[in-house]
Amino acid sequence: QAFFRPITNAAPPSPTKRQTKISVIGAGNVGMAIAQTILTQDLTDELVLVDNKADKLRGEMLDLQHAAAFLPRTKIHASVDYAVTAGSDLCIVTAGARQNPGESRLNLLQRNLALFKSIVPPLARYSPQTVLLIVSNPVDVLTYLAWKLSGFPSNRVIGSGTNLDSSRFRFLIADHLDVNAQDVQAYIVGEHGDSSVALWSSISVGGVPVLSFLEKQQIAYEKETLENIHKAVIGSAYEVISLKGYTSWAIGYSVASLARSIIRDQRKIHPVSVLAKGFYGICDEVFLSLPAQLGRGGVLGVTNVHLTEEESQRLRDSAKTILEVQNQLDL
Ligand code: 6V0
Repeated sequence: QAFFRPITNAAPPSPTKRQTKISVIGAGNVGMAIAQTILTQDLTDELVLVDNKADKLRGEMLDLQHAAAFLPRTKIHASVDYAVTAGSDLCIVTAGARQNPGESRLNLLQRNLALFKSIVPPLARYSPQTVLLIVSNPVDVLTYLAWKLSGFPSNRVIGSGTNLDSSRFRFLIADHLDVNAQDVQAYIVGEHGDSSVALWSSISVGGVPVLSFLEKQQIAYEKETLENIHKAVIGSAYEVISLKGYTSWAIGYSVASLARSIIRDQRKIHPVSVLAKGFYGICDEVFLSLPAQLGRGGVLGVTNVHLTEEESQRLRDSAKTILEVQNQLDL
């Protein structure tokens, strides 16, 4: 006997809502932090995990499934076979090789290229309409590779880029001014890494442009203090890694915020890695972070932020740094 007796003479069921599906590739520290934030924030009907370590993968899947009594209802699957990702609306790639002691960044990148060749084509084949969101590092170059390997239009290939750096930036400014980080509008653009660019000229708190406010009030502000805040942002990943071995919670929340904007068509603006050719005087095919509007189709557009001459120059230098690495790769 069935547990529930079906209702008879009821109206026919309403057409079922299309189910959403998110796949996370790489069930390591970062992939699992993203997966658990997506679950607690009720962002999808189906969540899929893929990793090449079958036992760890099954362990992670079971551990999340055992929280079902405390979470919104979400189907959780996991497999080493990419067929499980079929029909995904969003595929988030966090798989990455770890740097071996003494290994150069370029060698690591070459190994990650080989890894991406085994990940991106099957994702694209099983979910030809998906949006690809790349998190693995170096994120800008790997997003470019994912674009090339998928054959997707560039609006459906995004790197998590400086979304996390910008959140760290907002936290540090908020801390400095003793305000809420959610009231701080501030962007870091360019490379996710050492050549990132802080857009000081467009920082505002509660709608008040910070630099021009300080100048008008003739409040002396130390350029050095500002530069130190940016330096702290650049150093913060290194600091967390040296203390706990990896970063996970902030990148988890940061990527979940991107997933929400894409899956729920929020049309929010995030600094993420997009094909930058044609914007702000950048002429090369590089991916780097610009304030981009995200929705169901992926990248909907790039905001035309006013940059000072110095900021534009730094952005073009950042593009050059990425291009140099890209040009050394054996595609
Ligand atoms: P991790 O804990 O080593 O996890 C990596 C996972 O990838 C492991 O579970 C591996 O088994 C898996 N993996 C390796 N090869 C494959 C493969 N061929 N197919 C499927 N899975 C595979 O690393 P962690 O989770 O800490 O970091 C993952 C990546 O995210 C690294 O490249 C980091 O540098 C990068 N980050 C990017 C950030 C950003 O802001 N863009 C922030 C933090 C980390």
